[in-house]
Amino acid sequence: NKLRKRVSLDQDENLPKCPEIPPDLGPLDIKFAYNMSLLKIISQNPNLQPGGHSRPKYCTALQKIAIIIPFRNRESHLRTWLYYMHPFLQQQQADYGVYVVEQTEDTLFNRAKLMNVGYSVAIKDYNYTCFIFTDVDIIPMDGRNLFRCSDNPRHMANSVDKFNFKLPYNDIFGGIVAFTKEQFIKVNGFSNVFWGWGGEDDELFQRVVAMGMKVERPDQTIARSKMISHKRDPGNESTGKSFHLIKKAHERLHKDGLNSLIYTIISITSHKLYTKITVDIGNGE
Ligand code: UDH
Ligand code: NGS
Repeated sequence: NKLRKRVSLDQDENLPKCPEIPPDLGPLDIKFAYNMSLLKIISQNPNLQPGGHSRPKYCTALQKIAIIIPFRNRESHLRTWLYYMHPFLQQQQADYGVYVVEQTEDTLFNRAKLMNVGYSVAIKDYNYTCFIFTDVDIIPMDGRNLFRCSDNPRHMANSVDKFNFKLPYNDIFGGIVAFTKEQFIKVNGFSNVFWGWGGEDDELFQRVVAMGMKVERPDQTIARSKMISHKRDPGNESTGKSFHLIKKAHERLHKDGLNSLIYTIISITSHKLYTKITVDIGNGE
């Protein structure tokens, strides 16, 4: 159903603006112990609109947020993400939609290109102002970690349990990043040429710097997050080509990214909890 309707949520224009800091946010108890059922998650989120959209009832949100998740063969991680993140985002009074971008071919995974596809589809859906690109396996442990955009691109996975809640290196830009529409266009999105594991996030960091922006990060205590531990996925091996590509980021960014993105949509489906974009992004040859 490529002709699926765009998001149309009726909005009362007379509602007051939502507060900068939503009320009643604090630490969350995150456990990955049980297998979540989709039906249970659906019944726990009665206010969602088809395609995994929601907006606050009694105020107008300050940003319109598209959440983009690169995906292949991680169903149980996705259920966990949906279970925790829908209530998290609604508690933050977010006006948001969730886009799961699935690579259809079983050739090498390309996380960055899937992010670009997610952006390109979401931007046609609704007047989103903020794009949060997140892995499916990281869950914030505190509601005060606002999933929002800022004056500069933000790195939000700066305090992950796997790294002992510290940055493993200064320029790390993996896991979760947030860009306004303008910021993402300015860097021409992600590179499309990172096939297999590693480096696409470091390359995006270099794009941000090359375009004269800084990376912002939330407070490391509030940003504490849990990662679901897992083995390296088959089809996501490292090719060892990343370092060479990262060095040339400032040159390539003008010709490799949103302005050179080629893909074939297989389907766009509105599920109750998310919009699933299945896409053929080629195989890098
Ligand atoms: N992803 C998929 N399917 C895949 C590969 C990646 O959905 O087959 C997505 C998913 O959203 C994931 C993200 O891409 O969270 C990043 O994937 P990754 O494998 O690069 O990320 P992560 O850092 O794992 O989670 C790296 C390998 C860890 C091996 C550790 C062994 N102890
Ligand atoms: C670096 C990778 C990044 C990755 C980071 C953390 O080495 O893409 O490790 O990875 N850079 C290159 O490969 C050039 S993690 O430990 O989370 O799997 O994000």
